[in-house]
Amino acid sequence: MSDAIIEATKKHPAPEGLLYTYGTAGFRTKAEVLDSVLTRVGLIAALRSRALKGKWIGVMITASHNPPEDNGVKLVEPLGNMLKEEWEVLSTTMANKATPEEVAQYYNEIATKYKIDLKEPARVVVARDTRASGARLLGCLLDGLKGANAEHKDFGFLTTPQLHYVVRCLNTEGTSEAYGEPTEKGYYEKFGAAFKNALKGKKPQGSLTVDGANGVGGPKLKELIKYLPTKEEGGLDIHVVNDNVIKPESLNVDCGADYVKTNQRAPPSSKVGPLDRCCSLDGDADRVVYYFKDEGGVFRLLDGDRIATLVASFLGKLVEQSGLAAKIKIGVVQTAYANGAATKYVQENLKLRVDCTPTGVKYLHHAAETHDIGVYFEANGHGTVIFSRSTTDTIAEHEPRNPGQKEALDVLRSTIELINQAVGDALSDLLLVEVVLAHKSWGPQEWLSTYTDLPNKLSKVIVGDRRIFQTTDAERRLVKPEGVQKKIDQEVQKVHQGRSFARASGTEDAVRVYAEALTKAEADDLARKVSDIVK
Ligand code: 16G
Ligand code: ZN
Repeated sequence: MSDAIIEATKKHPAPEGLLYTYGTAGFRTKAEVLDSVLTRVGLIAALRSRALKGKWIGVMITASHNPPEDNGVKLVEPLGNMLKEEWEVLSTTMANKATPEEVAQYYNEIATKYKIDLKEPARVVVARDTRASGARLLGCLLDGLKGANAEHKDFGFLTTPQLHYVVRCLNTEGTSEAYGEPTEKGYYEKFGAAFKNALKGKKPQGSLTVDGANGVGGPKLKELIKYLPTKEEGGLDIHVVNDNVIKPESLNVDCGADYVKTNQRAPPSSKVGPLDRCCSLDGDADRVVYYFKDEGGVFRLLDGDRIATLVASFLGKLVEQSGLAAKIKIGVVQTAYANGAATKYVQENLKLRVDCTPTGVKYLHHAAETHDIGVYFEANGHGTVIFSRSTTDTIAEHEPRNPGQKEALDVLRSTIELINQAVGDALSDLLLVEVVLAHKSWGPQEWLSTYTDLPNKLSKVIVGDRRIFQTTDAERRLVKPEGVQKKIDQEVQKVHQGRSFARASGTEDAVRVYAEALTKAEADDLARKVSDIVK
C-alpha cells in the first residue's frame, strides 16, 4: 500500500514553508494552498475508519463563513461528532510532512501505534459546499482515499449538518439507535415530518425571510421546503433570498449569519418591512441568527443566545407540563461571548444552570452531554440541543396522566425529532425556532422583550504573534502575557456592568476582544482600551 500512498501524495506536493493546523474548524486557509492537505486528510480518514473497524467517517470540504477564496476541510466521527482531539494532532502532523515518503511512513507509524489492522475496510463519505475550489479539492481528497484503498460515497453538495446527519445514519442503520435514511432525501423527510408534528396544528404567524449567504444552505432549504406543509396547509411561508450559488464569488459577501452578527445590521440587500422575521445562514448552513426591524425601523438582532433562551424555556415548559420535571433537568451551555443579560436571564428567570466553555463546538457539545437535556449555542448562532440516552428513554416510556400531559408529551417527542442532535444545524434550528414561536403565538418583538441585551462590541486586533495569548477560565482571563489581565481588569472596573476578555482566534491570525457595558459608549470605549492593551 505504501507505493500507492507515495503516488497519491506525489500528485499534490506540499508547498514549502507553510505550517498547517487542524484547528477548531479543521484545516482552513486560502484554497490555493490546500491540495496537499486534502490528499493527506484522505489518508487520515481512511486510518480513522480502519481504527473503528470500517465505520463510516465523514469529510466535509468547506470554509463556512470565510471569504470565497478560502476553503477548508474537517473530519466527522461515526455518530456525527467532531473529530477526536488525538486525531486532530495526527492530522496536523500528517499535513506537515515534507515528502511523500515521510507521509507513507507516518501512515504506517499511526497504524502501528494505534494497532490499526490495515486490512480492515475503510469507508469515507464526502461532501462539499459551493465554493469554486471545491471540485479541485475533492479530486485531491479522492486521490488520498484511493491511495489508502478506501471505499467512498460522494454526496456532492451538502450543508455541513447534512453530512453529519448522513454519517450518523450510515453508522446506526439497522440498530436500535437508527437515526434516519442515510440520504439527502431522508434528511428532508425526517425533518419535514418532525416540523409538521411539532407544530401540532399551531400556525406560524406571518412569513420568514431566509438569507442563504449565497451558499449551499439556500438551495438545500428550497429543497426542504418541498417536504414542509404549505402555507395553505397551516405551514410556514418561507422566502429564500441570497441563494445565488452560480456566482461563488458572492458567497458570504454582504450577507450571511457572520455578516449580520458582526456588523449588527441586516444585509444591505434586505427589503423586509417592520416586524417581519428574518434569519441568515452561514456559508455551510451550520449557523443561524434571527433579526427584524422594529416598529421604529431599528435593526434588532436575535442571536444564538436568544435561540438558546427561547428553546430552553420552551423545553422546560414541555418537560414540566408532561409531568417529567422531577426526572429531567435542563442545562444551558454558553461561551464567554454570551451576553451577560442572557446568562442572567437563564439563571434567574428560567432558573437553569449555565456552564461556560471555551469557543468551539466540541467544548460546548461535550459540556452539554453532562445534562439530561443540554442546550448549547454560541452567540454567533451555532448550536443545538442534545438529549441523554436515559432522558430519551424516559420521554419515550412516560405514560401521561391526563390530556394536558399527553398534549405536551406529543410536542416534546416531535421536537426531539426536529433537532439535529449530531451538530448545530441552521435548517433544523430555524424550524425549531418557528415551532416555538408558533406555540407561544409570539412575533419577534415578544421574543426580544424577554430580556434586554447589554450593549457590546467585538473587535479584531492584529498582533505580532497571537500564540503568546494564553487563557484560562473558559477564555475569560489571560494568564499570558504576564500583567496584561491586570490592566484589562483595571479598565473593566471603570465602567458600569463592564466585562471584557481577549483571546487568540482559532480561525484567523488575530486576537479578538469582546467588551460589554451598561451603555454602548462605555462598551465601545472599553473595547478600544482593551484592544490598545493587547496590541
Ligand atoms: C469555528 C468554530 C465555531 C467558533 C469559531 C470561532 C466549530 C465547528 N466551529 O468556526 O464554533 O465560533 O471557530 O472562531 O467548532 P474564532 O476562534 O476565530 O473566534
Ligand atoms: Zn459554518
